[in-house]
Amino acid sequence: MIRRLDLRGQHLTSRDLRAVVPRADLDVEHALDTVRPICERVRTEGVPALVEFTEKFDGVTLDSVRVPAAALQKALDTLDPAVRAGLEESIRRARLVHTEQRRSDTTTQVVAGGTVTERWVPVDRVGLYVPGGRAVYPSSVVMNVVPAQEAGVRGIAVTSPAQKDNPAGFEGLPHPAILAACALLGVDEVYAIGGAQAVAMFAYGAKDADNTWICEPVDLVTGPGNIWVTAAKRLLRGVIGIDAEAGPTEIAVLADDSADADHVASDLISQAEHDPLAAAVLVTDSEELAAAVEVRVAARVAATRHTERVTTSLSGPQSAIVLVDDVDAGLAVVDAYAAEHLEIQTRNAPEVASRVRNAGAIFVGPYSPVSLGDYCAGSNHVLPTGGCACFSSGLSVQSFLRGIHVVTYDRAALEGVAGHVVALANAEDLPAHGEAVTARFE
Ligand code: HSO
Ligand code: ZN
Repeated sequence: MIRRLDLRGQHLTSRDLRAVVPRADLDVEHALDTVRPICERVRTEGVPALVEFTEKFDGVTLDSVRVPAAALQKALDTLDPAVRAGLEESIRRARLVHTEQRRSDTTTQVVAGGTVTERWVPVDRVGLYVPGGRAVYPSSVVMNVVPAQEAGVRGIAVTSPAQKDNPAGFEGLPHPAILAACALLGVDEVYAIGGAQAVAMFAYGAKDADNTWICEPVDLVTGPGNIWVTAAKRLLRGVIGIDAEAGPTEIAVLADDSADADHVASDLISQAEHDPLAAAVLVTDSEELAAAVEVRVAARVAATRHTERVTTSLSGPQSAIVLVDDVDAGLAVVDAYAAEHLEIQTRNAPEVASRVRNAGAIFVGPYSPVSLGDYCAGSNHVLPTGGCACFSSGLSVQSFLRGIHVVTYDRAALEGVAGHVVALANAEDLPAHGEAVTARFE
């Protein structure tokens, strides 16, 4: 089911490795052509366009684009107590971790009488996208909202697609578990819009026929979504800030012969379960482990709930068992792959993990599976995919902050550096820059 890629004895450089690691190519550019007119119609027409697209793409006739407060409360009141307890624990742990991410302002005394302060200021208003297609993700409400709240963002809006098959009493709304998660977190601005049109709604805002704002524009949109959401984020970046372009979920496992084959198999399947395009990659120096994982994958895939989706994911070109000479060679492969989630299931796992350079999140040792991080580790599960972990990080308090430099020099401090400013300004043929300094001492 899952192909093998044998890199043993090849001594590839990291550049070469980047070209050979399994990777699906996601054609976001192509999707841009589809989402452009959708975003344009939301910009010019507002709410009527949102209603029309929701009917067309989600098959739902909306009573209201915004979820009424009573529906949020009802969703919380009727939430399964076990799910409520799980969400509460997830929120509690995420808060513990994200509170610690808050940065304090720093002031540097550059010279006597001259300081630069870096002031961290939260974004005013954010739009958080919570997917609701193949699966619904109340856990993603937690992972988006908690860092935004901990950063001190005042305006937090959540959107998630209206569901066709909602239980009675929740018609025309996002999934009730998502509404309940919003209610638990104290978020009362929730919309029943999904897809590219949701990103456009956040970017441009949306007014109804009476010209009143139903949703005001936001400064930043975060959260994962399908290819249409990703394309809209790419298109509207600049109008709004975005966190990252999220692609299908990925798991890489670096394992040696000490790993438990059944645990590795279950972890690979856990992420393959998200999407037929999800990627599952095992990197190992043990042929015995590879063979044992193949056996356990086959057994588990046959018995799991989403057999077809998992089979497509595992047998796709984006998934593989990569055989390497040793753990060091495996580290080079996982660095080249830059997985969204990387598990280290080797001897001395913490030491091996400390040498990883590229990953969205690292799960260390036999008792830290990715699905723990998906829900209840305290870490964030909105993470860079598609190799973007080489240059970006997962969602955090930092994603919602801007660092503003505050420059305060007195007369003597400015006079002391005036000559340097003038010389540099003249070198750039911008003499008025220098004159703005010297004018103060004439
Ligand atoms: N593994 C997904 C997050 C998730 N899993 C939500 C279950 N629910 C992307 O990190
Ligand atoms: Zn997951």
